[in-house]
Amino acid sequence: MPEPVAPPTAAPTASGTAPMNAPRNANVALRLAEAFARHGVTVTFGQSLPSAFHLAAPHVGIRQAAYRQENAGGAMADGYARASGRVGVVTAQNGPAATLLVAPLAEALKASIPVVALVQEVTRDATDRNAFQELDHLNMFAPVAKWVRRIDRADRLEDYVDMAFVAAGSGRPGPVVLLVPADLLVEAAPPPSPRQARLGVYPLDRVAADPASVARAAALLAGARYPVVVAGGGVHLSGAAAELAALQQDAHLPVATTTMGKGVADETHPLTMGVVGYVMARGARSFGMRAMIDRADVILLVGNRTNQNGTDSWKLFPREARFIHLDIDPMEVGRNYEAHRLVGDAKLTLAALREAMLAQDLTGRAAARPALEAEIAAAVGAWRDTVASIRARDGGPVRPERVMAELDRRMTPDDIAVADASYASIWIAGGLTARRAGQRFLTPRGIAGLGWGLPMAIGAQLAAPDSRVVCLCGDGGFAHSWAELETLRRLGLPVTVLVLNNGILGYQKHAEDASFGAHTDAVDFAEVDHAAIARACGIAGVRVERGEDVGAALDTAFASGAPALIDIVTDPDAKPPISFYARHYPEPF
Ligand SMILES: Cc1ncc(C[n+]2csc(CCOP(=O)(O)OP(=O)(O)O)c2C)c(N)n1
Ligand SMILES: [Mg+2]
Repeated sequence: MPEPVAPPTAAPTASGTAPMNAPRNANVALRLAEAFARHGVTVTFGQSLPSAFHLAAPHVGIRQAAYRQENAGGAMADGYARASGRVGVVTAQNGPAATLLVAPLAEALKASIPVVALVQEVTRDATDRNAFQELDHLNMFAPVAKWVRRIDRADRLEDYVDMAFVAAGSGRPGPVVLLVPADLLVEAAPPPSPRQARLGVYPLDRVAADPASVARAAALLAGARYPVVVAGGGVHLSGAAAELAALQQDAHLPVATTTMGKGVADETHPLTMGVVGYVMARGARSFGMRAMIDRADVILLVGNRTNQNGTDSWKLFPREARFIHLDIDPMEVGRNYEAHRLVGDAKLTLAALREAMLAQDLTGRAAARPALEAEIAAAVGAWRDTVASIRARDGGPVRPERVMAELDRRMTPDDIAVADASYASIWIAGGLTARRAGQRFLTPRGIAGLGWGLPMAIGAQLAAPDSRVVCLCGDGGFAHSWAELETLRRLGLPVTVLVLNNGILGYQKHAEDASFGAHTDAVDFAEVDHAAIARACGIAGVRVERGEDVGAALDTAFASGAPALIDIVTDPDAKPPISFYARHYPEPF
């Protein structure tokens, strides 16, 4: 269908058509790019639009990492933000491109990830006239963003850009949307702004909880017989892993995490329990630690939104337990468990809580420590025995547990593991070891959408060029983002992609079988050669069909310093230790 308007590089202005020329004739787009640069933005995830912005941006040191599809572009900005501690930026055209940002912004909203989405609007003179690809973006983005505004005046540009970065990175971080009419961008530039603040980092403002409340929490914890800490992804967002580690160590507290919180505690520390929640059936590292939670009398929740998976459908914690809940978002504190309230930044407040704990009598805690460490060590030892034969299984089809064992053996504390939704998130949560407090394991647990893995890994690798990034995807989820293999190659990022090719929508099939005793005919795929897809994009691709070949394939990929894909033919009956499955499938799964 012919397009009824001029192509975007010659965006019509309110007064007619005027091809933009960003660098020579300073325009609003250049001022916009300057404002982004002031906030420390050096890369945006885009696909040319808004063209005036992307043509101007390189002149102020901002490069465009071009995505193939907007869903993925949003996930790249999300992965970049998670791995960098900076606000991620994604850009898109109005209309169909903008609609495709809804899903990644929804993930960022639920996972509290700061992202600025810069979205082009139709020209102001065409608004509400059924302009080509015109949509009500303000209403479309409202439920998936913290803040949405359209910039209508050049002289307010920097006010709005600064508000956008403040909204994204302050309080509970999240995605925001800035809508910019195409014609505004090519207007003559307003005078440079006197604004100088750099607002592109998060958390932007750190505020500690009320000291009196902290002191009361310390007394509660010190007086508890069986305290447990359950830390969520908010601890990563706050950069509070070191403060949590100090509290754990000095107050002798056992620390568990949610899936999004994985890595906030060092899992080689004798008081770290690992990931708890809906993945605690036999075969899980934390299976033998259920008693520690069952008997808990005081539970400290930190950066933890007490969601369904993190609480095993709100059945995990004992009814009689008392809760202390620390979060930056007052609405999360006490949402599901009435709690002693600590509203504030995790880093500052955990440091204050440790100080307050040191003022308490901790002899009881110190005395309890050896038994706690022994209990955790015994549970981990029992887990190793349970899964030893699966994690070492040769032949094919390959067990995902073998893949995790081979990968874990090669992981260093600075490596970043990224997973797609579905089983991949659970395999990395349970099968890899966090080797330092603060190590990153990125999982799309906001809305757990398929297809986030590869683009989040691309964003993470751009954010952390010196870290090794490994991406684990199921074959169903990977199909949502095959196209970005070309992006991976074009950007020259040495991400290693592992596809667990079980030929099915595994979680879907197994959950349907467990719930209904039957599954629909959507769950089985025709055979796909993912290694060939990679090679078609110029990426080294190999297929692995036997457990004993996984390690060598990983070594080759890691040594290459280039993007690589390993298509691993995995056992379609392999299931991670989801508690819900325990009643339906023989354990371990
Ligand atoms: C965008 C999206 N569509 C559908 C789902 C529902 N869903 C959850 S897990 C799953 C199966 C995924 O299969 P695959 O990626 O192959 O991983 P496996 O479970 O087989 O390891 C589906 C369809 C989802 N989470 N996100
Ligand atoms: Mg699959």
